[in-house]
Amino acid sequence: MSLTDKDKAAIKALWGKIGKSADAIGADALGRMIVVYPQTKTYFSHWTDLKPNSAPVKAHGKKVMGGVTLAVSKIDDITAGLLKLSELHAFELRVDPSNFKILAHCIMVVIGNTFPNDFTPEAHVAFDKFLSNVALALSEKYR
Ligand code: HNI
Repeated sequence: MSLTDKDKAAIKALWGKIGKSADAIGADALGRMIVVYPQTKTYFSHWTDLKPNSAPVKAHGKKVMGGVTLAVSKIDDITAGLLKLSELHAFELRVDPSNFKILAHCIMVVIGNTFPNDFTPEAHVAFDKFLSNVALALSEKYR
């Protein structure tokens, strides 16, 4: 599902308001993902502490949101923008791509929870579409 100009404008507007909190959003989303979907923990078994708000969860939340920020900046061609990250997840990390949707869902929950006023229905629908496109772009190299 490609993003319309209206979607892109809504995504950029939302990110303009919440992007500076990306690290905290990422930490919360990742902490929720490992609690609510414990099967995702298998990828992080090398971490010393897998509990929400632990140092590795926070550090990794920050990295993941760096990828989301990159996708916002490459919104006109997310597939090309995330190609290197897709290669990493497909060939080195071997993350099952179904997990991208799970994390996307957790990110949405956190944004809605943390920024209820900015997360209007219009922002919600546009950001949902955007994260679907991010998941699809990360899955590119699996095909
Ligand atoms: Ni993901 C590393 C971005 C979803 C498992 N991941 C990264 C890095 C970025 C990143 C950026 C750091 C790359 C580097 O060091 O060069 N990951 C993203 C994005 C999403 C995502 C944008 C989706 C929105 N990753 C997931 C999911 C899983 C996942 C859903 C597993 C459930 N990622 C990993 C693992 C690493 C990783 C594992 C390596 C981390 C480490 O500490 O070894």
